[in-house]
Amino acid sequence: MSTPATTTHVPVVIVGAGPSGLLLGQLLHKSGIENIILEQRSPDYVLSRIRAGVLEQVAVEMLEKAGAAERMHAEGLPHEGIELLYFGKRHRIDLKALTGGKQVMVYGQTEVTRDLMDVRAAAGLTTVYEALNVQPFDFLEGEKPRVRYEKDGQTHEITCDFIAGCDGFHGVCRASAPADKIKTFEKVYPFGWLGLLSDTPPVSEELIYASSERGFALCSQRSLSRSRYYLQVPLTDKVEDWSDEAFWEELKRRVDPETAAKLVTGPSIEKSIAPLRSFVTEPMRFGRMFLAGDAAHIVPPTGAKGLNLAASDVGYLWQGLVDFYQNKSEAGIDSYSEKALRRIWKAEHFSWWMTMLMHDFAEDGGFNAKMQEAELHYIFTSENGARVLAENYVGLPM
Ligand code: RFL
Ligand code: PHB
Repeated sequence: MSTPATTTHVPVVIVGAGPSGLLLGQLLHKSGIENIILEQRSPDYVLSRIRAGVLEQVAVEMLEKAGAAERMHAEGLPHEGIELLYFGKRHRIDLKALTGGKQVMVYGQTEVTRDLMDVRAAAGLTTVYEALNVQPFDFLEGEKPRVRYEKDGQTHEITCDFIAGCDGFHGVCRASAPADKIKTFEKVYPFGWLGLLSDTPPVSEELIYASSERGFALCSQRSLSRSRYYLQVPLTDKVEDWSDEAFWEELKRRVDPETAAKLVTGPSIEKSIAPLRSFVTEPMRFGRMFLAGDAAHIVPPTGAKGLNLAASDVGYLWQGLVDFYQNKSEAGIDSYSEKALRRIWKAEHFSWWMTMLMHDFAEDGGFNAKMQEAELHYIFTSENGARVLAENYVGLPM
């Protein structure tokens, strides 16, 4: 292996500048724990990924603690309810009334990421963008962790106390864990979501989750003038197959006539297809390397939980590292994996349940459709049934 051009020491090396990595970096900085972030892409590329739109209270509080909540509070849209559309009729789930006053915040992941990038830059903290071939080494028990990367054709090495793998589903950290120490659980769904972003006013004040015989649709939003819509599509579909016109026509067919009539259409700003997957890694700690966010788990987006789980993982990891550095205790880092996984599995269950409840599984001969009918009837007629959905949707306590 080539000799590194530079060798430095930083207590915590964070791999990945998505929401997990940026949030962890900021929280650690606030607690006086120095860190560096290594990101393989450019800032513009990171900001161009259109993803989550719904934040739980837990995520909102974490952004507040990171000092990155000002614009979210000014521009984000608090939502007190969602609507489920079934057999052409909309049913409101009153999140606030059913959960004793809780609500969610509609604020795009792009904006969260931008705010976190801004506070990091303002604090003068280092993020190395376009860091290539990032590789963690020697992180198992009894070893001294190091991370190597290449930048502008030179190899650099950082020695550290801990590595935080915040590098998403395709990252290098999980892939570097020893095969005999890692267990994964996975379910892949037989469809994807085609998403479209447009500068058009949202069709409805609240999000509409629509189950229809033509498949699932979601009417979401980013602001009062920007909408985000999704359609369930076969995995074989390609974005190029879907013109904007075809998208709008199909969406109109999947919602009720009143919603279809109100829909304002316009050119797409972004259009992409995401496969739906449930995935969990156990454990989330390998000696002195921790995994957080999508690096450790994936949920289908139906429950709006991915970014929120990333925030709670980071919350537990931050507490563990603060415990280590400030209180000289390993209790927090020792319990990180177990604590995080307990919350993750509940969100995995909710996301799987919402996915099974709202999508078309025509190929199963109609059994799932009957289960959906029974479950949705229960939710629409029993306050307890609706409360189970509401309590999970707004997010379980940490
Ligand atoms: P990210 O965002 O994937 O960031 C990981 C970062 O690591 C970098 N990276 C590397 N850097 C260095 N070296 C390497 N070898 C590297 N490999 C990767 C990547 O470039 C990237 O910058 O993971 P993170 O930070 O854990 O954040 C997770 C969230 O992005 C994700 O859970 C959510 O977007 C999921 N999600 C939703 N979550 C919600 O809470 N509410 C929602 O409403 C919601 N809607 C969604 C979603 C995800 C979607 N897609 C496309 C999967 C809607 C969709 C359509
Ligand atoms: C989004 O706005 O992107 C969004 C909202 C709710 C979901 C999934 C995605 O459940």
